[in-house]
Amino acid sequence: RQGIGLRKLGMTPDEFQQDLLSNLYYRRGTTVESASARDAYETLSQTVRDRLAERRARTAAAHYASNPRWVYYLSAEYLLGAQLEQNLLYSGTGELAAEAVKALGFSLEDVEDLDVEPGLGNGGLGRLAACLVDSMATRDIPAVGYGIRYDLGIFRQSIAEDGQTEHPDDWAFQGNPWEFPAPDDRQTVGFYGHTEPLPGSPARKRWVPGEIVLGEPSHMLVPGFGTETVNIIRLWKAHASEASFDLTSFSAGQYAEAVQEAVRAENISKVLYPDDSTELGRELRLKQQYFLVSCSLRDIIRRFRLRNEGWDTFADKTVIQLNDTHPTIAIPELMRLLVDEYELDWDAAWQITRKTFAYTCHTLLPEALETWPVRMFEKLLPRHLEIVYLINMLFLREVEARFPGDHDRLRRMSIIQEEPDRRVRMAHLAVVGTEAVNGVAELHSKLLRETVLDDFAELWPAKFQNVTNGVSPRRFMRIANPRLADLITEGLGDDGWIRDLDRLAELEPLADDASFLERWWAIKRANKVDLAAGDPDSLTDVMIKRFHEYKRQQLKLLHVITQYHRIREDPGGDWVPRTVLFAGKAAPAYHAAKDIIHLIATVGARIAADPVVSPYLKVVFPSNYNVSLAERIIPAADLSEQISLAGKEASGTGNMKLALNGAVTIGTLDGANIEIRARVGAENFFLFGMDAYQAAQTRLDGYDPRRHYDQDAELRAAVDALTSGVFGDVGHRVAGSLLGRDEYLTLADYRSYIQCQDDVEVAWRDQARWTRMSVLNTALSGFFSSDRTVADYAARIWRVSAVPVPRED
Ligand code: 26V
Repeated sequence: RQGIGLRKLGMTPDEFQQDLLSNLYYRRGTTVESASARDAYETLSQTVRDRLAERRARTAAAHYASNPRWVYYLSAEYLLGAQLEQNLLYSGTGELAAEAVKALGFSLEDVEDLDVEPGLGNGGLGRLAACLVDSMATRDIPAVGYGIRYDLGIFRQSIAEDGQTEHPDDWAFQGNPWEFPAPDDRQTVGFYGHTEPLPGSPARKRWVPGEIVLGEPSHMLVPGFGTETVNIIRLWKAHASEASFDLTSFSAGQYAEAVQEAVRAENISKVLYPDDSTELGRELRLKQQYFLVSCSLRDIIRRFRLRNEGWDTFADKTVIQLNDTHPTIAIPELMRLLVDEYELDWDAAWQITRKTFAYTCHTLLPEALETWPVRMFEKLLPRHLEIVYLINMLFLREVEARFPGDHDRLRRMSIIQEEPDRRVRMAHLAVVGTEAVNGVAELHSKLLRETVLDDFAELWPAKFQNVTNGVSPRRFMRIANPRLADLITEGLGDDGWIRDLDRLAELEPLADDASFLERWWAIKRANKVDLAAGDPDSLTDVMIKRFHEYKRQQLKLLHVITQYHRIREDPGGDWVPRTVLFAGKAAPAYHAAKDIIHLIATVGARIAADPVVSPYLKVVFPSNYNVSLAERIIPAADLSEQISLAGKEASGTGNMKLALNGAVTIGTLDGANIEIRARVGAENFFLFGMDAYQAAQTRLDGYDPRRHYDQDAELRAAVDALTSGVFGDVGHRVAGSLLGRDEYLTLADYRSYIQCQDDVEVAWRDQARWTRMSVLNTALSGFFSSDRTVADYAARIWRVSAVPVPRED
């Protein structure tokens, strides 16, 4: 194949226009005269994609030539956000595109409005995966992200006075121009069935699955910013095998029966589970997890074997990062492939497996730690259960050797829970089968070692690490907040900060420059005008995140009601006007969280209808919080609410996005809030509430929410308002939960929170002081770039180095 090569795609306006027209005529099959906005969108996307595909080809060649160590990121979720604007930025074609679509009679905004974000995740964990793949490409790390191509992403939410309603998110209904199908790389996945002994080797078994499903991959491009690298994420879609069509039924005219089995197979990638707070234990979810793992591992091994290297180099060439426990069946699956299929002996396979995997834990909530009923696991994955038992037996032998006779320790650490029912503890499997385990913020990593995983940290202290989360400065600053990005670039003299976020610290002196502060303030105001959520001169107070009781949206609501009461009592008072913005989804089955949404909507409507209060207080709840909406809200925020009960939020990443965009945080000492405060300075952060140890102690002492209710008149008035009848049953339910168990100690932190909000208002009244705080939040938050997070993973966990991709000559 010598003597042929790709013609370089043109980057002049004329060349770009010609390529777009050729896509319009030859791929889209239409003409300039009849082109619709959708035609323009599709052809522009193709034209931009082609420019990245050319870089992708060069990346693949550079990777092949250097035979590097690879990072494989396994995640059940990716919240990538809209692709067009990102890819215009990363390919440097924004201006060419604007001109080219203008010639067709459309604006770039018209066209961007048609770009649908793939909502293939729930919240923080899925968005983190997207930020990390962005930063891996930006740092030239050879990496592939593996995931599931759900037909239906996270549900679309509508909000009315009666709360949240869910609608299906058929995100690819109109097609997805960003995706490359790769049917040749399809994989075959087995489920159910039984195992049979293999003569001659006791460790090996033959698994005879009872059901076969195909996994069809497609990939999306993941360009790096300011570099040539374009990595990919590979997403698997379930496809029925031909064998699952029942020809006998078909011939008998029973058409529905004939496809029943095939429909069941394809249901595996039909829908993302929208619950990120409790383990439901649904078999279909376990099937999804194994489907992802089986397809991805076979693909990883296929890529490894292209080189004909021996298995002894596999763990040197491969690191597989498990994004939480969702892909943890990869550990017994790799053992099964190595032992049963490639005939390695158990010990050699176990050495390879342990060295290959690393595990990131994203929670501290016991109810979010996955466990699977042994019976279900056994039925669906009979061979894997045998392997898990063997792993567990050998592991418990290790524990017994270190702590002889400590039976309670064996029971606590076992991968199999015995009481009250027999379950496979996925977090234990993940710790046992990996080389490194990390939490996602300093406090979280510490609490993992001291509480949930304390026995494991005692056994293997060196395994436990921290890698504090980060966010992409491209998406959450440059794309979301172009006005601020331009001012920063002007202030710093160049735009190198977008790849080197520590350089934001050079803004620090400008925090004392009155004219810079004026411009900073004006940009925040302009962003508020664009968002159009409320009066742009009011304090824009935002709480944007999934709804969960531990995150305490209910505490924010008590503050709103208290403010309402204060204004009603003194309508002539000198009140600080506030716009309180909530956004976020609740899991459809999480009734307590849905009640809180419902109540916020009800209270908000009541305030809007009150002519005395509404000039000073407005509650808004835009529906369907997703990455695109976050990109509009974050640049307009003055105050960032990070008010979870200390010890519950593993890290938070919205807190970082908001601080980087100059919102000042009001928060507890939880998750990454602690690190934000340490960096921006205590004087630029509004701290309140108990710390994690005080919260634990409060519980031990026998917490009684009634005591706070009885002793605090304003709190009593706020809670009584909920039961006064004007807010209906939902008010009673929420009040009942606060006065009953108040599991997340909302009432205990109420007074401290209210006082802190009063301090916020004092600071806000001094515009220069507030703006200075805002600038310093941005200037001192450079640490929270996901580029730094990826550098930490690369150095401490992956031990990989960059492979630069040469520019074309
Ligand atoms: C958990 C579960 C539990 C079983 C049912 C299905 C399911 C699906 C997703 C999850 C993930 C919950 C964990 C999560 O999203 N953690 C968040 O991770 C962020 C990134 O590290 C972090 O910033 C947030 O604090 C943490 O809550």
